[in-house]
Amino acid sequence: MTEHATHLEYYRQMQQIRRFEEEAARAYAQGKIGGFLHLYIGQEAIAAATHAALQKDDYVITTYRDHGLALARGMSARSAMAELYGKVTGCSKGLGGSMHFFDVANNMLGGYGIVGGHLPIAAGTAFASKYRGDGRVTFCFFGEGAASIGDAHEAMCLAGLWQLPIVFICENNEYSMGTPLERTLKVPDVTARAAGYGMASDRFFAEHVMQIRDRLAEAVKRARENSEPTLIEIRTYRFRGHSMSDPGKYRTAAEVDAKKQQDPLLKSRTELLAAGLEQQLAALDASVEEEISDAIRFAEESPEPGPELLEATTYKGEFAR
Ligand SMILES: Cc1ncc(C[n+]2csc(CCOP(=O)(O)OP(=O)(O)O)c2C)c(N)n1
Repeated sequence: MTEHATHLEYYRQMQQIRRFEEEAARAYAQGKIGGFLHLYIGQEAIAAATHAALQKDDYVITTYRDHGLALARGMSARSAMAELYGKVTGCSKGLGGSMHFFDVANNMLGGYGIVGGHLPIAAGTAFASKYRGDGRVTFCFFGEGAASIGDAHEAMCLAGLWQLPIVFICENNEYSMGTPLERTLKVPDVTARAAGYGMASDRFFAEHVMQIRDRLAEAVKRARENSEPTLIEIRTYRFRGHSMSDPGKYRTAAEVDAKKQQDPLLKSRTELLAAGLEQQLAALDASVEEEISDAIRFAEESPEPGPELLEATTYKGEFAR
C-alpha cells in the first residue's frame, strides 16, 4: 500500500470515530441515549494508530472513554451505536452502555468505569499471554487521573517484575474531569515512574497519526519479541467536556480553540488535500456519513433487551458473545 493509501485509511478511521461521536452527542441531547457519554473527540489519532500498530489478536483494554478504540479495533458502528441506545443489538446487549463496550471477537476487552481498576485486568491478560506463549500483546489505556491510583501501581509493579508483554498507555489529555494535571501530579512526567517498575518508557505529543503509530510500534516490538513492558505517555487533548454533563468552565474557549488548531485529524485532512486527494477524501467522507446514518437507523429500530437476558447474564456466563 502506498503511503497516501495508508494515510487515507487512517483518515477514514479517525473521521468515522469523530462523526460517530458527534452524532452520539446529538442523540444524547435529544434524550435518545441515557447514562453517561464520555467523548473521545480530539484523541482519535491514538485509536487509529493503535489499530495500525497491533495485530488482530492483540488485546486492548481501556477506560469509559472507549468508543474510539472499540471502533478502531473493528466493532461495527451499528453495534456501538445500538449499545449507546441501550438496545439488545449492541455490543454488550444494551446492558452496558457507553462506558462498557466489549467485543470479544475483536479482542477489545472493555470499557471500565472505575478509574484505574482495569490496569490489573490488563496485567492479567498479558500474564496469560506470556504463560501460554501465544505471542499476543496487551495495550492498556488510562488517563493521567488514573496514574496515581493504587491499582495502577500494583499492575505496573507486576508487569515490570514478571516482564509481561504489555504496553501501558497514559492518554494525558491535561484534565481529570475539571482538575488540571498540575493539581493531580506533583511530577507531571508520568513516565518518570517507569524506572521504578523496571520498564522502558516513551513520552510524546500526539501530533500525527503516522508518528503515533511508529512510536507505538516500537513498544509493540519490545513486548512481542522480548516480552518487555513499556509505559508510554501521550500528551493529547479532549475538545469536548469530560462527559456530556460537563459545562467545561475550568478552561477557556481560547485554550480549546488553540488546541483545535493542532487537531491531528485536521492535520491529516490538510495534508491529504495538499497531496491532491480531494476526490478520495470526499468519497471517504460520504461513506462515513452513510455508515453513521445507517448505525443511527439501526439503533433506533432495534428492540430493547428483555427479561430473558437476566438469567443468562447473571448466572451462566453465556453472555460472552
Ligand atoms: C475509583 C474512581 N474514582 C473516581 C471516579 C470518578 N471519575 C470518573 S472519570 C474521573 C477522571 C479521570 O480522569 P483521567 O484519568 O485523566 O481520564 P480522562 O477522563 O481525562 O480520559 C473521575 C475522577 C471513578 N470513576 N472511579
